[in-house]
Amino acid sequence: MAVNIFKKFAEGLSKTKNDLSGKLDNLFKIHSKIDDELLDELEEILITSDMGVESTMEIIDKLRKTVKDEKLKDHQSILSTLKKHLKEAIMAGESFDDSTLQTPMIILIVGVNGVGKTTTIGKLAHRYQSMGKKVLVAAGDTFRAAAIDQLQIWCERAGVDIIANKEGSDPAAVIFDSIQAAKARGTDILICDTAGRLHNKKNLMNELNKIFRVVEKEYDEKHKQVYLVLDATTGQNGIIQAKTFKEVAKIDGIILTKLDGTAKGGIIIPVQKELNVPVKYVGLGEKLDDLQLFDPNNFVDAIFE
Ligand SMILES: Nc1nc2c(ncn2[C@@H]2O[C@H](COP(=O)(O)OP(=O)(O)O)[C@@H](O)[C@H]2O)c(=O)[nH]1
Ligand SMILES: [Mg+2]
Repeated sequence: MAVNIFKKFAEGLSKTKNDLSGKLDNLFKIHSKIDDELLDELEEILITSDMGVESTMEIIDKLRKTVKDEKLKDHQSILSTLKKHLKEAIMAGESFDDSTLQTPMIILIVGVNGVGKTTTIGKLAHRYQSMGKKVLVAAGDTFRAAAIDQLQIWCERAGVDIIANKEGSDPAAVIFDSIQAAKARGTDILICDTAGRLHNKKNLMNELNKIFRVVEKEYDEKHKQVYLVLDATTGQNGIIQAKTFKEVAKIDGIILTKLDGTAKGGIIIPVQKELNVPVKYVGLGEKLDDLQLFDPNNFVDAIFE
């Protein structure tokens, strides 16, 4: 199992890994000595993989100190120390294990259009179902008929039930109906899709608040999670989106999708650090089982394999 999960990370992050290892090989070829110049260039490499200026500077400062204190002399020990510091930097958040999720649980999936919400719901439904949970999905994105159809297809794939109404119907009403159905059926986990139209903050706030009010009547804090989906390929832009969502809702976790589609997987570090919200899951491809619990060890090992 553990080997399998690492393999998923390694495959999903291969673009980032290839990019980094090419640059590191080059760096170590040019700078055989461990000196300030090498560390400066290493800093630049990490920044270009989207690890964020602030985070990278902290990590490199730490590395510089370790190089001095422990008199590191070779490339291999630089690399292993860097990995250690990176893991520590990411570990700062608590580790998350969804096998202990409180049930009944409602999970609201929010995020702008195209980031991968619907796809992620299919993957999450499959994941929880495989863990033996009874799952129900709510088609809360009612703005386009295609969105409902797409969710329906994912639910068929995952083998879970879906509650949907027609295009244009009130999202909060769909969520209300889904909650009633979940209670009647003894559902463990109800996962709700939402529309991601981010025309303006006020609009978003109104729509989400209507849904939150319905949810809050039935579920307390312990039985409710709001996950924000961010597309890793959008880099810094994703962080800006997240800040807007944070202003209108309490976000419990981030799901970072499409890591397989970018060479800049380092974005996960500023995402956690700047938003101060833990990354709970990562999307590593388009198949049902391409969603993994975020694991800092696997992540760092996979990008510096
Ligand atoms: N490569 C890759 N593509 C993804 C991933 N997650 C979602 N996608 C793709 O992103 C596109 C938008 O996804 P969708 O779920 O419709 O986004 P939504 O508008 O937020 O609901 C689709 O083509 C998905 O197949 C992922 O982890 N990796
Ligand atoms: Mg969608």
